[in-house]
Amino acid sequence: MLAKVRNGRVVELRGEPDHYLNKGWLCERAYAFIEHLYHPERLNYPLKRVGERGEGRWERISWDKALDEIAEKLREIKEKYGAEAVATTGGTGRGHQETFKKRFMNLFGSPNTANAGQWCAINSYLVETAVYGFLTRYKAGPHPAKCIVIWGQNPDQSRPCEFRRLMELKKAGSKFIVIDPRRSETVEKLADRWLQIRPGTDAALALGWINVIIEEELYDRDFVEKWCFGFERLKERAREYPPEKVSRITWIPEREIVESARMYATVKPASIRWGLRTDIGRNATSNIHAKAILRAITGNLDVFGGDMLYGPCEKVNYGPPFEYTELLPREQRGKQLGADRHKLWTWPGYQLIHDAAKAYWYGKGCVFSYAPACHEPDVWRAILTGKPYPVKAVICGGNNPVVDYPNSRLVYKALKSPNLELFVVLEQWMTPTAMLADYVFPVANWLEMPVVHMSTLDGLTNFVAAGEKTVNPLYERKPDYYFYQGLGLRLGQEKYWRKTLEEEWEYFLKPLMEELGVKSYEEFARKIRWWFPPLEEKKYEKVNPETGKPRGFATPTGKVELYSTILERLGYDPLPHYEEPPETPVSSPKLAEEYPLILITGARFRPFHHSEHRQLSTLRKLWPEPTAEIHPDTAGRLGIKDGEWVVIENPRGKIKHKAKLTTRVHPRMVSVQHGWWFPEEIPEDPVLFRAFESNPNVFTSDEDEYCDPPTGAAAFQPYLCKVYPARKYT
Ligand SMILES: Nc1nc2c(c(=O)[nH]1)N[C@H]1C(S)=C(S)[C@@H](COP(=O)(O)OP(=O)(O)OC[C@H]3O[C@@H](n4cnc5c(=O)[nH]c(N)nc54)[C@H](O)[C@@H]3O)O[C@H]1N2
Ligand SMILES: Nc1nc2c(c(=O)[nH]1)N[C@H]1C(S)=C(S)[C@@H](COP(=O)(O)OP(=O)(O)OC[C@H]3O[C@@H](n4cnc5c(=O)[nH]c(N)nc54)[C@H](O)[C@@H]3O)O[C@H]1N2
Ligand SMILES: [Mo]
Repeated sequence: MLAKVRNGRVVELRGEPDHYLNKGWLCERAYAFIEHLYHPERLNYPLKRVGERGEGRWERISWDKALDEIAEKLREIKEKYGAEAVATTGGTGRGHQETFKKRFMNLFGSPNTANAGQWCAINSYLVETAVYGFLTRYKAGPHPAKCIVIWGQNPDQSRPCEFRRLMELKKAGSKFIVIDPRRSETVEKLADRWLQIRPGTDAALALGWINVIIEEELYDRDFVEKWCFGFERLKERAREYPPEKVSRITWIPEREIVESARMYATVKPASIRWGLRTDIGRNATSNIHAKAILRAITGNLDVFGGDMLYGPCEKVNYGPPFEYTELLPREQRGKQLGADRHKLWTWPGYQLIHDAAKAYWYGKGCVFSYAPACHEPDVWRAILTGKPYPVKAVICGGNNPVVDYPNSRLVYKALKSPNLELFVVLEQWMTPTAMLADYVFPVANWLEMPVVHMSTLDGLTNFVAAGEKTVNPLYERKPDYYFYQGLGLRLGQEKYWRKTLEEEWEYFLKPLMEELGVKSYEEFARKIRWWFPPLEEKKYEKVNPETGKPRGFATPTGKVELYSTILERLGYDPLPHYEEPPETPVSSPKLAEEYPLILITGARFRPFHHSEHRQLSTLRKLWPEPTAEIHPDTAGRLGIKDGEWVVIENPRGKIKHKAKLTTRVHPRMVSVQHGWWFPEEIPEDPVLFRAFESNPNVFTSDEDEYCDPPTGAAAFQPYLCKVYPARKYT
């Protein structure tokens, strides 16, 4: 993005015409950032609570005084209960904070960093790294994909810049398979084949594809023989998923399963994209693992136009050394909440994956700040029950857990609990979560700070991008960095923090700056702006000069582990399998009598990003109210009219949305939005901006039974529900 500044004010935002991805195009949310910067409701000063939690009585306090008081309290809690009694929460990694939050916590000695990565992309990162040594992403190189599988993703709404590139591929003749229970915009605009899957059954479909590809010998024999581990055992497992059985599970006609499997296996090169919906719920690890296997056995792994294994960026100082991961004492790692049950997401799994990947990737290994982390639902239980030990302080940075974490009522209850001695929120706005805080810190937005962005998630690669600070932070806002640094300096971490965020970025970018002959961060941000490492395919074939052998893959066996020795060592199924999720018409037929519809929550919609920006009128007028998609036949049967308020009810709770009658959804399905709260409403507890009225996380579950065992990923679908007009709301 380009920003124009006149007399110290940002007056215009534009897309960067030379940019490799957006080529000058921006979505409506990007343009709204001027409004975001100067909005009268932005938080401008640190606040300290004076009344009860949630009462909304605050006094202004300085950054220094607030940091002094918080540091003192954290020291006291650490002495009395141990460092593990302090936990942090995080969301979709807004800005730079996850890295510095992790550094602070490692040095403080607590393993209890919770974050949204547990049900969003980081599972893919961990499972794929366990299976073939890193995460994969589509990269065209000289040969664009001829076939692209979009699986549980709707990039038309969730990644509009990338979607524009996908449309170009479509025009150039690439074929698209879209797997989605809804006839999404992506289905309408791109799909050559649409598989309308029953929510939550993706692992069965993936195993069905593997079955067809093996039985019909459509796999890449050469690659499998040379580079894969455990093919015979996979073959046996895949036999359990013949197309007719998979059809019964997924509701996809048998012929479509077989034909789409053939298409993916034979139209080359082919790519399977990352999509949120296969990263969550009971089968998350199996979904990801099965997709990884498909890439490998069809010879689409690490080839141009397929899914490239790109590895960490060699030229920046980031990851574990930047975050001092090794300094978290072993004894503390062992105390991580959830490490006893969800071993892949926590230290035990991370350690195995990191050890296997480290030497291979120039000493870097697992670089992502989100993992290892604690099992998020355990934080709230530890606050409320003191088990397995008490959690006494929570620092929430860049997320809104009262709205967007699963089981949000439990989150609320824990945050209100007198057992919790300290709750700090770093925010740009007063939110339902921030309303419950003891201290709220006003955080700058990206226009007010120097930005370095490294994305391993958004379909790009190990690239680096940097932007200058556009204007100085307004009022007393600061970048998140100064909160963690400020605490660190007060708690004996002086050795590990630099003076400014710019200095941190200079260290971060040092190897690259040296290579490019750039002297300062500002110069990098102005002249270089973004940098891609050279692209190389089939890295596994390259001979390692030290051993004289091909490099292979960064796994314990050096091969693609179709049969995962890491999952096996952790005590999980080493091969993918399908398990019926706990709340479906199949697993809970009795419940389905009262709650007959299948519910999915949170399918993305423009212009909103999660619970953000309901305050921005330019965006709010594009989508003023929460909307539930219901099939017209179903609505007719239930006496529901288009545009009227309806109640969506589940055994755990009920919410209100406006009905949108559409054939986009299956007659047996309802789709509701997430992230809704109403900044124009009463802030004080118990209203909390009506945070529980239209928020589907009042009925998403975070109980172990609903979570994926290896990763602990909770589910945002599928659930059972009933729907009725709101006039019958009691
Ligand atoms: N039911 C249901 N729930 C879901 C989902 C779903 O599909 N269905 N999706 C889930 C997924 S995938 C995710 S990733 C999570 C996302 O959940 P969260 O990441 O918690 O997203 P938000 O609720 O938008 O909260 C982000 C907060 O960070 C603030 N913020 C923005 N930028 C900054 C910054 O630079 N610094 C700081 N300190 N704060 C900042 C914003 O004002 C906002 O209040 O939601 C999950 N929740
Ligand atoms: N506008 C907007 N864009 C966003 C975000 C946002 O909040 N708003 N959030 C960002 C974040 S953090 C994330 S994680 C991504 C997520 O974005 P995506 O990966 O695109 O995921 P969703 O839009 O949540 O769901 C995609 C599709 O999956 C379908 N689906 C639902 N259940 C299932 C299922 O069981 N199986 C399959 N195969 N499909 C299913 C839905 O119908 C939907 O059309 O979006 C990012 N981009
Ligand atoms: Mo996400």
